[in-house]
Amino acid sequence: MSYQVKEVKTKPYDGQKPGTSGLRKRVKVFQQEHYTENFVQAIFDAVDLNGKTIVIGGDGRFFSPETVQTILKIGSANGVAKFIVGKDSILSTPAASNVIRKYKADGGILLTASHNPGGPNADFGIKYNVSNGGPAPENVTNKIFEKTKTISSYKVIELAPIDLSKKGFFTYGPSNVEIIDSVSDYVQLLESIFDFPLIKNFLQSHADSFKVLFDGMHGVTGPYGRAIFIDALGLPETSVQNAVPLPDFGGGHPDPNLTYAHELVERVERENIHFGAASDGDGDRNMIYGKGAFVTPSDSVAIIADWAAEAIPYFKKGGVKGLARSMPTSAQIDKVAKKKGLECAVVPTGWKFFGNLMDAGRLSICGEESFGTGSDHIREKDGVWAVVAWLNILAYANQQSPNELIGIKELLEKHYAVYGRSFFSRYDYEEVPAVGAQSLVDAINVHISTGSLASTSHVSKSTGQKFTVAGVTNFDYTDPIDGSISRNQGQIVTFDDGSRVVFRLSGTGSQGATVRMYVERYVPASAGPAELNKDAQEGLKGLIEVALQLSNLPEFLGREKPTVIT
Ligand code: VG1
Ligand code: CO
Repeated sequence: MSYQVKEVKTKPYDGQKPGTSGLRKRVKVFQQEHYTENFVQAIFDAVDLNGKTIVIGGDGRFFSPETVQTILKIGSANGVAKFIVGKDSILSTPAASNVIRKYKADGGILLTASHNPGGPNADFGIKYNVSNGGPAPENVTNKIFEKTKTISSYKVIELAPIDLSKKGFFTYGPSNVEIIDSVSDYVQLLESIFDFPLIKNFLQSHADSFKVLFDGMHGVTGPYGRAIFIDALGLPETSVQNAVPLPDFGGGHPDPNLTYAHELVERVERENIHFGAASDGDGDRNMIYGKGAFVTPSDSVAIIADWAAEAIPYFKKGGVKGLARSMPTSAQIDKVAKKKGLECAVVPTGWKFFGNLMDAGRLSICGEESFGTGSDHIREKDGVWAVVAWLNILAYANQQSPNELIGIKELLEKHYAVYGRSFFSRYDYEEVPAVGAQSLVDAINVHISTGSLASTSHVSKSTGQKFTVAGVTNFDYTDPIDGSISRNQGQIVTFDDGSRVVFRLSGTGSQGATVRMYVERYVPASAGPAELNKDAQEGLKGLIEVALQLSNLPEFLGREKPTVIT
């Protein structure tokens, strides 16, 4: 049977450049005539998917169901042989990565703007992933962007929409469509990685002394969390909250940090919960928070790397091949790598930069300071994986030391006592005027080219600490596998005591500019517990003051205070 392929005339839209993780804009922007169609067609123009299989999933945010139908229309007209679609258009980002790999698909289109708010007046996003299950590398996203600039028409086959709420096999014109359960493949994957019996046993024998609370933040992970924490690990119903995915995330900001996950933080403190965790809209981020103990993502990945080969079956069997972090992430994991004799790569911000190292068998565990932690089990960061990794490690640590209860706080303190501690914090200045942000970047570039900051000393008024600048550089990266070069990935000011401050423009915002300032100060184990176990903001106070002073950030951005501190 032949189907009529219709060619629809269109004109290019400006600014369809994928950022750190896909194209993210306001829903209203995507709803403009031909806007979404243009970008989808540009994907098919940039990547030949004729006769191929692609996965479609996402976090279920507002405008997702419509966009799935758009992809079916345009994809079938461009020759896609098979679409594998998550039921109700839902597949968390890590689950989609797994489905692409497991079903040997050729790529995937993920409908998400991750931790950005959703709803008719908030954000939508489209991201293309390649056949290894990871985000498309820059050469692919650049090609898609080039196609959006010259597009003059797109192809469609117009048929009745597919009912996304029914699992099974269907056809859409010449293409096959399989609608799959969103959760089960992912649960099987985690069961093959972690020691579920050990965790279950620990949780059951400590039902009163070790309470758990998982917060889905009305993002995509609710059903995944339920299947794992309640069905598989036997925790009570009360151990998950906000577990129903909503198209607008209940009006909240589905970003698991101390600011936006305050509901979790408050309950953990009020109800003496030992283990709290949350994940973001699309399920690739995580926060670990126990009573009185917040785990920075930089520490989290270091601790997982430290225990993995001993405690987690996947790594016990396959070994830990290498570690990595994004550049702004603290060097805590570097200390673990050094002790274990492992390579620790430092890549630009964005998960796509880890993929090549994983495919080459050089990387097992990695993380970003932005609440992203993961491993080579898939090619995306994985929020629920990180939460279960922590439970697995805690269950194991307690099995090893049956006479004390090791919680999050104890595990952190033990870690600092061995490796010392890199105090770390990030200041975000969201939606500032783009001109101010650019002036800040330009001013630091002047310091880089003239060396005008080098060797200057800066004293913090409140703590009296003195910081002397060792150097200022721009971070450029050459991929060790394919040799591709990514320039200007952040400006780094280092001090002669090893502290550093990084300035970087966000690539995921949908409006104005967002400036991030990352601060890090290392304290060796010999400093002793009083120094090591301080509150992070206290440990960093002097450095933060100096960073703001020497960069003139508040003047450039017209902001006294950051929007979010993590
Ligand atoms: C931010 C984070 C980065 C992360 C990216 C996508 O990017 O800093 O580490 O990889 O979001 O995360 P940027 O360019 O805004 O700093 V997700 O959970 O939004 O897919
Ligand atoms: Co995300």
